[in-house]
Amino acid sequence: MSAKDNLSPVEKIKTSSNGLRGTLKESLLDNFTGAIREDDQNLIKFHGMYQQDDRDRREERVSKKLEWLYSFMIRLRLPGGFLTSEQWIGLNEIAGNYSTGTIKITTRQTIQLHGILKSHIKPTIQSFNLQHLDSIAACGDVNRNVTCTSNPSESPLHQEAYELAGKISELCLPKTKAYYDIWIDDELVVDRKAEEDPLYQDRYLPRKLKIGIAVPPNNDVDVFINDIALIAIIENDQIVGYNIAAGGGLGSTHGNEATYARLASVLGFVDTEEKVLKAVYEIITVQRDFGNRSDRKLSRLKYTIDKLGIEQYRAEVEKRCGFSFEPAREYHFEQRKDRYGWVKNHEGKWFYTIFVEHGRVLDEAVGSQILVENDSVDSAIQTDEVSQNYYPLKSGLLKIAETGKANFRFTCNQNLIVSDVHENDKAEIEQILKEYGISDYTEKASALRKNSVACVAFNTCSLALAEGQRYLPTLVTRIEPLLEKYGLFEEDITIRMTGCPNGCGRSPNAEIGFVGTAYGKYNLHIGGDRLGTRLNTKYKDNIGEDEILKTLDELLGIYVQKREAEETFGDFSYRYLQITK
Ligand code: SRM
Ligand code: SF4
Repeated sequence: MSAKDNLSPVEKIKTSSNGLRGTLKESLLDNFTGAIREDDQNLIKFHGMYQQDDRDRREERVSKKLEWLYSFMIRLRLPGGFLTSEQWIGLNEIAGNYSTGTIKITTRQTIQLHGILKSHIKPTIQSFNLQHLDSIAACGDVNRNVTCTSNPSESPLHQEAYELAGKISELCLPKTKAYYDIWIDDELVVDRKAEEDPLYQDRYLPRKLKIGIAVPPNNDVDVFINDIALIAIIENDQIVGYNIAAGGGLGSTHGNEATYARLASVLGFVDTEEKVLKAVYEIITVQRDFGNRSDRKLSRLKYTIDKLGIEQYRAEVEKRCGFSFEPAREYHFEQRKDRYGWVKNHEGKWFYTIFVEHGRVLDEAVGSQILVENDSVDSAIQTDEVSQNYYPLKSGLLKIAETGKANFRFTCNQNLIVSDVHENDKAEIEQILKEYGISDYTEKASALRKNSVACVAFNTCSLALAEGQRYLPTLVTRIEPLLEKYGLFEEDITIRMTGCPNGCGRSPNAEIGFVGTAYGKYNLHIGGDRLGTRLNTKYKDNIGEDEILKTLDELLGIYVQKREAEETFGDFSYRYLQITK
């Protein structure tokens, strides 16, 4: 059978979608169900949305003979992760009107809203449009949100890299106007000729594609996990070009040995912006033409590169570019974490990085830092079990936005930077941060907590096997006493959790990584480095909380006894794994 005959069903859906329109308009009009048609569920991703259901309520719905409680998640396209205060106010209102109300900062520096009913999708998108915001290509088999180092102290180089993120995002947008046609009700005459898409054609990519830009010494974007990784090369305080790497991706499937997490391989250096854009474009066309379209589990760029071999892959890209990569240049990463608190940039403007635990912006009773006595994961996510300390983060951020004296930037560590504050306005913003408990929360959180990332998982992610963001805060609370015991409370150990092996919270390149296997059970991975340049290794299979704590107690104990000077937990455990295997 030829590869063409063996195409995955999604390939047919794309090519016959009439420019990603499918039957989405008809699906929206169907009042008998909160869901959309099956094929449209694939297409709606290209418009930045996912159909989901409330997994906490499945049993209840079934017992009442009702269909699952369907709703939609909408993800914004925000290259480099930036909103003005006016846009934040708009977002806050849209979240309140149409979604669960929680504003979720993702691991790719953008915003998601959950729980949007089918009938509310159009008003939501239209409201975003009024704020000059869109969700085009935030999901689907296309280039996703382009990430970029957000550390404000990196300016003005940061600004240049941020602008490049915007240009790449534009370059890689699908040409179809379906988004405006379906969601905005633009009076568009559908001109398929004008929608011809030389990059994506009518088949789009075999799979999602991700691009990240890092400005050393900071690797806060975790650049090597991207399909295309750009590392700014800085000489004499100027960006003189970029090292380009390709083939990163963290997802795998339990029990499928052919799937694996992989960090991007460096192809080489290019100097001008024109060449960077050309190289990015042609890396994508090679993936479009050579990527696996039969098995979606093996269709990411990483598998294409490993199938062709890096030399052949690079040669094909260079042939299409019409130039060769130069040898990669030297650079140096020093950190991956966010710089919490106030930082002043080269223009004298102030930036305050707020710790937002797992990117969840809401007003809530905070329990995450309080030790919960009961041992089960279930109990950890019940709000009545936790302290009733009220933490009005969302209200505080709205208040800041209402001053009009700050912008909002997002980090790939799921945090938020109140940014571009003038010296004269700093005291006012500081007062709000204090009044709403925001600076206090940020300052008091332990180093481990501030280096924690978790994916969404339950209750909305259809692929979750275990909890993510609803459980890691409690687990961290239970690990903190171990850190106290070993004098490691101030140690910046990266800890990450994902509810399945897809790696959305980037657990495969954490120093301590948890990968969900079943409800309440995780694989424990150790040995990733602090800077995000080495993946971790599975150490324990399918363990629950008691064993997690016992294992970490042992490992941390050995670490304090046997570590070399300045050795991080990740480097120590990597060495430990080599010795003990
Ligand atoms: Fe992800 C699928 C959430 C970053 C690898 N991811 C999903 C879906 C859409 C589940 C689905 O397909 O039905 C999740 C929706 C959950 C929900 O209810 O919101 C989801 N991914 C997320 C977010 C929101 C996690 C978070 O808590 O922040 C992140 C959104 C990023 C964004 O703004 O675009 C998110 N996902 C990532 C990352 C990390 C990154 O890119 O820095 C990865 C690992 C890197 C990579 O791509 O390999 C990641 N997500 C995946 C995969 C595995 C893909 C693979 O080819 O291996 C899936 C499953 C899939 O695509 O079939 C997935
Ligand atoms: Fe869902 Fe798995 Fe991604 Fe977590 S890692 S959000 S459980 S797909």
